[in-house]
Amino acid sequence: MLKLCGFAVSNYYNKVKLALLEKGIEFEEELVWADRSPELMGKSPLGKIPYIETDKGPISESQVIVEYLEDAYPQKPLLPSDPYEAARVRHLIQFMELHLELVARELYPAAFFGGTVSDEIKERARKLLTRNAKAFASLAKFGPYIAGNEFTLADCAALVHLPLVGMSTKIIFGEDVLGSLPVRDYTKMLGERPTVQKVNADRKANMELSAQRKK
Ligand SMILES: N[C@@H](CCC(=O)N[C@@H](CS)C(=O)NCC(=O)O)C(=O)O
Repeated sequence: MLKLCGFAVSNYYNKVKLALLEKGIEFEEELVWADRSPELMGKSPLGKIPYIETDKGPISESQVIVEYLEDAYPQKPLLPSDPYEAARVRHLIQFMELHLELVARELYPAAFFGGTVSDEIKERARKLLTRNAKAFASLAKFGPYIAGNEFTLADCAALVHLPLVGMSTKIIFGEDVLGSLPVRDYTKMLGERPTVQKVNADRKANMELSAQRKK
């Protein structure tokens, strides 16, 4: 059976997990911490999670994984059949990951993990995020889903990334760079889905486990 490996605090792990649940694919989970162990590096070359185990071998990088799932399990698609519409969904995902999440990630050590981040990094992130959030506002539909009126892979990404971008910027800058967007209503609406409830409950449990592990 297909195996999802990693830990449930990770936004990228939960992006893949939500796609698996929404598509109704049978899978099991294996708890793997990002500990740079030789075993992990053998499955995921940068030692990053998530990765999946298939009967042909491992696959890492969340976007590659969800695209694989679309190809291998086409029964319940999470990409539109129209190529242009599918490109629009992929664009939203790439935009959120490259221009919002990866930029905001620089702030996470200070925002969430009790670490520090230099003023120079903060300033650079603030400038980029201000510009990128404006551009994102022109792309995101919230209609009610992020790409329009259908739940797609872009929602699997938006649900896990947007709240972190909002929270980290609110904590570090005192202002949520996505504050003008209806992210809260959107996550609340998605929170009514049983699949999202499972992802959230498992994330909470894994947060507690992760905190105990650090003691
Ligand atoms: N581009 C990767 C990002 C995955 C990622 O950054 N995972 C984090 C956990 S949220 C990780 O494994 N970090 C450990 C490390 O970088 O060593 C993906 O889409 O899967």
